[in-house]
Amino acid sequence: MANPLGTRREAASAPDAAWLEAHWMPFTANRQFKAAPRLFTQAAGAYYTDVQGRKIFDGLSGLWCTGLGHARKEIVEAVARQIATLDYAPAFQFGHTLSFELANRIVERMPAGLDHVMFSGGSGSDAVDSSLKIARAYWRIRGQGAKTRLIGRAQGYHGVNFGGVSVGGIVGNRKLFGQGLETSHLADLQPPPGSFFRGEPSEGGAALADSLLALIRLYDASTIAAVIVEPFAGSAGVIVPPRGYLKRLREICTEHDILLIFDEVITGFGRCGAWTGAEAFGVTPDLLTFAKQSTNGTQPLSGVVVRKEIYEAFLAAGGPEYLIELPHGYTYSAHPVACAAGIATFDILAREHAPERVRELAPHFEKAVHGLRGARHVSDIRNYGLAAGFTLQALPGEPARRPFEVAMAMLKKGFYVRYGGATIQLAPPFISTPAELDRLVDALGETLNQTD
Ligand code: PXG
Repeated sequence: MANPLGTRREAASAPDAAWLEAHWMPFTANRQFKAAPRLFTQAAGAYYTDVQGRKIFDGLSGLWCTGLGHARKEIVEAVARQIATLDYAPAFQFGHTLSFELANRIVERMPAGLDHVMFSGGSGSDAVDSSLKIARAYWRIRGQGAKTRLIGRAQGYHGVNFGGVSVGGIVGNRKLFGQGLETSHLADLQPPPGSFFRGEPSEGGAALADSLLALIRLYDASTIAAVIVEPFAGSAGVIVPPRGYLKRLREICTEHDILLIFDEVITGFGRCGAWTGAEAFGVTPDLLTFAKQSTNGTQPLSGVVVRKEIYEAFLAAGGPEYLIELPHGYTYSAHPVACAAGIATFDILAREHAPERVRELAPHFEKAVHGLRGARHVSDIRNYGLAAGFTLQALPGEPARRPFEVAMAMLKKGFYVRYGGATIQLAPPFISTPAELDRLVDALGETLNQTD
């Protein structure tokens, strides 16, 4: 079927419904979308342009990945240059210099102790499954092969591969897919409606983390490989752990020889107002996953950063030197074009002091979003760094309807926001001005009050 939008640059009329059929869109209400498509044609800075030529503010930084804004010249040029120079190099047994340069840049920004990077296929889901496999394999090579159980948290999101779905805790993402891995889940950290916590809730963290002790009593630490959590839960609607929670998880894991994994696919590289969530919350895990912001969303790049002891354990157990120590990797692990984008992204993150900028904007953003307490339908608001989640009171039997309607009305006003479950989520670009943040939040307040 011919493209009814014509060439990319031509202004478009509404695309034909039949032409939209061939692409089965991911995590999308395909019937609704194809009846009323929302298509972007260009992006620059903090704004998209849609097929009607309207400017739309990017209130979620793409999907939490384009904090530095779109079409950054340095990244565009680095990618173009790299494709022309070395478009691909084999990921296994041979390499290229960019992955080593980028690994060093990443390690420089990690908390002390996290110093070896295993790149994954490009998605956060790959990074998560890589981390879970490394954790199990680590205990196996250490002679503790019974340590296989993986512990996640209710409401956690760790991507869509079988490992990530198994440790994940969002029921809608799990229930269709049958038996997963051997997992257990810590209780979720969703505050009761009406809590309106600003940043970290101040109390109860250690007691909540102690629920890990109950799982250890039930299964015994000798069967548990790792605990995986997001420093704050992104997809579930920006759910921030109470003070002391992550620190206590760290203590328990250390005490019981269980690896602690932070899934930093959303929290890594600026969003928290620090280079990592680990830094922001002052707790260092044994493994840390990253993706999204590592190339400012321009190229798929992801990976796991591990402690030296883990890397060295594999090398020590590797047998003769010419043998592979860990049989794991992807054709596109550390793709050279993605690495070029990553290096350019790290240059900009550092030069523009992006984490500091987020930290400076965060109090303004916090004040603005909590100004919507009392707006129609809002039962809770949570925030951390440049991220905020709003829970809306549900229409009877239809918790997801109101957020959908609000997001559609926001789009009409020129703002892209995320809707999922009973929540609306905001994660504006780090380059946003205070006035842009105000306009985004004001538009949301107005929309909520206009929604039935
Ligand atoms: N871990 C975490 C913590 C994530 O947030 C993934 C893993 C998986 O990444 P990939 O690249 O495989 O999608 C994620 C992804 C949203 C939203 O708005 C969140 C994600 C992806 C798309 C939308 O809630 N998180």
